[in-house]
Amino acid sequence: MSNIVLGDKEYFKGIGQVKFEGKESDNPFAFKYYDENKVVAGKTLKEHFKFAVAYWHSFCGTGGDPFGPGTRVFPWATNSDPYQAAKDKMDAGFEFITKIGAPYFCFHDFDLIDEADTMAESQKRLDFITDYAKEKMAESGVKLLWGTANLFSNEQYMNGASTNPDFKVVARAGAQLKGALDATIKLDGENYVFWGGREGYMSLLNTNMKREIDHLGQFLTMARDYARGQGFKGNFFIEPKPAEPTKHQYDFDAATVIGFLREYNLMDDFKINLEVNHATLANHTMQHEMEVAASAGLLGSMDANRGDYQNGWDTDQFPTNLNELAEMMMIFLEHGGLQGGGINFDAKLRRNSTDLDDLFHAHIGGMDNFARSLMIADDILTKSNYSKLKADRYASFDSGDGKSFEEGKLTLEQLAKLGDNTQLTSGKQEMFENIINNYI
Ligand code: XLS
Ligand code: NI
Ligand code: NI
Repeated sequence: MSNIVLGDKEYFKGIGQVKFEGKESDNPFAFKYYDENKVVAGKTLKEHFKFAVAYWHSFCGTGGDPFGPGTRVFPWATNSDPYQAAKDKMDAGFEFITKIGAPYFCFHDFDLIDEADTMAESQKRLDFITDYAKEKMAESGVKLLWGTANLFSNEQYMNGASTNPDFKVVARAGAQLKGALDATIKLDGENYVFWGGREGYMSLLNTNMKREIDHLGQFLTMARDYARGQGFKGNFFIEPKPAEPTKHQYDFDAATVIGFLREYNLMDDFKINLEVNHATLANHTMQHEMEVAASAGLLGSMDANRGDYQNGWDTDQFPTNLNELAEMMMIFLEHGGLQGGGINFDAKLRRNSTDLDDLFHAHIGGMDNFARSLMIADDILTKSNYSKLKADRYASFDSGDGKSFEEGKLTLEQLAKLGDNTQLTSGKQEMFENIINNYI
């Protein structure tokens, strides 16, 4: 590739390193709350969050929707040579990630470089761009939170990737998976994600669900065995989502994924990557999903975004709701944070946000809102009587017959002997709600 030049161009002109200036600052290009070195609950904010920029939304997505094309003009997307175009995009990407001060990024294989017409050429492109990524990462110190394979865009996957009824497509997905695992390992990725966008069905009439889910279990087992064999020490994450693009996705929500992992003996290697908007699409709150995952020891990572109460799809907006975030961060702190993962902004600008600097405002807001919410949550947990009030509701299980029940030492006959009408005890919901708002 002798005609390829190394990037020395500045794409986000006039915007320097985004710094923490405190909440009195009116500089829109400064953090008001995210001081990466500030210690909260024993760790710096940088360590707590491990913020990551999502390559696909930030550097690939130009804002197209089913009703119209993209609206953003990317100055790095001008070269018709796919190799040079990928390098330009990576220069722009690393310029942004460095200026915003995110320690990590995340990618799908073909976010980095366009997929080609043949698998062999695609793999060659991936080898090329991951060589370049290695240089950019070494030079900037930016690390890879997770990699993944895009096993949903290519039309070959219209009936599923690993759950396709045709083995030839499953094998093709396997070839792509291997390439994405190799790329992730080559770039010292700390984790690897599976989001099964096409692993589900459009109609049960033409679907053998049991067989398809068995195939998914087989596919993930092969991925685990291969990557471990290559020395990969990180976590595998499954990212649940109930639907979209399929009518029903097999990784519906955290509880479904936990059942799946148990069934296919994957509990030791896999954890869960939760996404806020996926939780709400499943008719759960993110707090619910976090509790479910954390209770099973599987709260691995988070895709940060938010939905829209009036829309029933994955709008992937940047997080702004402090109430929701504060409740999420309480669960985060109560369970000791994330296991191996971080906070990846799987969020996109609105179609009518067309300036290059909009990407900065979006991430600054997201990072500030997480930082502020973590501090609110820490205050609630350490300064208010919230934890005690919650624990007190269960005090009757701490000793005596309640404790015996919890320890499995009572028979139903013994329980029945103790049972009679008793006085009502208030759940105090409104008082709990007030505590949250008092600390925001
Ligand atoms: C789509 C998913 C996707 C995954 C990675 O809804 O959120 O972006 O995070 O494949
Ligand atoms: Ni996601
Ligand atoms: Ni999503």
